[in-house]
Amino acid sequence: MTLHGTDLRAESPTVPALPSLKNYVGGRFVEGGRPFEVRNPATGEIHALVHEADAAIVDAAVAAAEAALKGDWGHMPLAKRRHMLNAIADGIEARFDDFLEAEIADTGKPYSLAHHLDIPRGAANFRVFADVVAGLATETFEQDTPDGGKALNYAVRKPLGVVGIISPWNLPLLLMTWKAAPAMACGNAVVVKPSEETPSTTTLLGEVMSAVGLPDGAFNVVHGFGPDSAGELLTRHPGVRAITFTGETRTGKEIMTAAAANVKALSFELGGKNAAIVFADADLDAAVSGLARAVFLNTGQVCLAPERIYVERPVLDAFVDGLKKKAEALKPGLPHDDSVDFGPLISDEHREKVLGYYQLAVDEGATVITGGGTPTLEGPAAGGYFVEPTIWTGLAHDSRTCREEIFGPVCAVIPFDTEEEVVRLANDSDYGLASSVWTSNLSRAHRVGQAMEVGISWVNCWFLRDLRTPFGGVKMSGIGREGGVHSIDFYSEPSNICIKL
Ligand code: NAD
Ligand code: 6OD
Repeated sequence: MTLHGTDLRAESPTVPALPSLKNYVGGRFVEGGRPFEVRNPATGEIHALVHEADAAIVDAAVAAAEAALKGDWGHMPLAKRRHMLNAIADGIEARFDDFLEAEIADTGKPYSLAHHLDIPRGAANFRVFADVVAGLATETFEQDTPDGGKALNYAVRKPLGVVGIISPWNLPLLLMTWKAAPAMACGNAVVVKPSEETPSTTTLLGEVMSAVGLPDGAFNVVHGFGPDSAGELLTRHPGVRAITFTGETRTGKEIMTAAAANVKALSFELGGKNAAIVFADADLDAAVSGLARAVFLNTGQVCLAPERIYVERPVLDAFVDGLKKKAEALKPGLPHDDSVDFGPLISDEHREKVLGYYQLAVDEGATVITGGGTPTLEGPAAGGYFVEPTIWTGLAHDSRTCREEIFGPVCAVIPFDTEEEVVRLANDSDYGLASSVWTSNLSRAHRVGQAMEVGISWVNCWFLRDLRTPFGGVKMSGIGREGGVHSIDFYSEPSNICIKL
């Protein structure tokens, strides 16, 4: 793997060389203030050092983005911009293994997962939005005027300007490019602040941008943390016209407050406490397999993962037995071990949080069906941030464990007796991101699927994505929709032209 930058530890002959990740501003990699460390969660070892962006670097990134909008990037014809987006996708694919290793080092996730999901979606996001932005319709209205004449109105889409992108650590390249690609497709210039836990693939994308000849300043990266660091500097910056954010609901509230000063446009993809529903008429094997994947994929660190599973009473025991077998078959360990299909949590801090919920569930009266602790691993993985996949029964629907987002490989299984009851229970949440309903009754599939108070309601599946569909949450799970033309609606503004004929 090659990552741009110098070795910050090169002066010490006793300390092994580490890649250092710089900020990418105006097409150049620039150093920042005091470097911070990034650990590989599978081993707990430091694998990179990162240059934190200070206010001067964030200012320079915004200025570079503004200059790009006035320069080559802002004047680039749509066909060439679309060609550029496809070239970026080609560039990611050409360095597939570098992206793969960078993502694995930051997240510790199994090789196969990053290989099949994270990196291909990073490239696909650019291809899809290169297509979506082609041939968009605009509105026209002919109107009668008071003097008996006519006027013609038509709207043109314009970019917002400089867009700040603040992204999380769970699917780093996937979720960052899910916003960068449509923002750039609409002609905006972007300043990205990746999670401090997972800065590597975003930095690498800077190298791809240079390699494909993207005009300087159209894509910028600033590294750092949230409060009092690059994240907050970006949200408060008067030159940034919009913030698109994926992360915790609590952080979304802070960003909303900071962004209010300049009335920035906001798009928020936030937390969830998603429900799955298994009716007795469902294909039970499919429901067990589908929901085992939903609960444990990426060690449960997927915003769409169900942490509450409501099961109709006649199939409760069979479902719990099946899910338990799936959980106990998962093998934790190092990413490059082919037999491993279960990675670590992102950090020691996050593991403490998840283990805190493991204890809380017991305090709230849970029966632990499986898991509830940390696995014993040997070798380098012994230093990793692993927890056991965990299933609970016996928790009350209104317990804290069943109301708060845990973001780990866990679920509470709760019985129900009627459709009306389960719809009420599933919707009784502060959040409303996604749901997954399992039934073989076609009418019920539509009825219950539509009754879910969420942005994305899956039936007999989970995390099946068509990137043209609206994506986002209701209630505390987010503001706005992205995906297909919905992304275009956020990342561009219609401007009406009225011509008196
Ligand atoms: P987080 O909110 O802690 O951090 C996300 C990003 O925000 C990071 O880059 C962080 O540095 C930055 N940040 C933190 N405080 C900030 C501040 N005050 N101002 C500006 N930036 C700030 O989230 P996380 O822990 O990285 O990710 C996990 C969370 O993300 C979970 O809650 C999960 O549900 C949510 N998530 C939601 C979706 C979705 O599509 N709805 C997708 C993925 C993750
Ligand atoms: O698939 C996507 O586009 C998307 N936004 C997924 C979100 C996953 C949350 O962790």
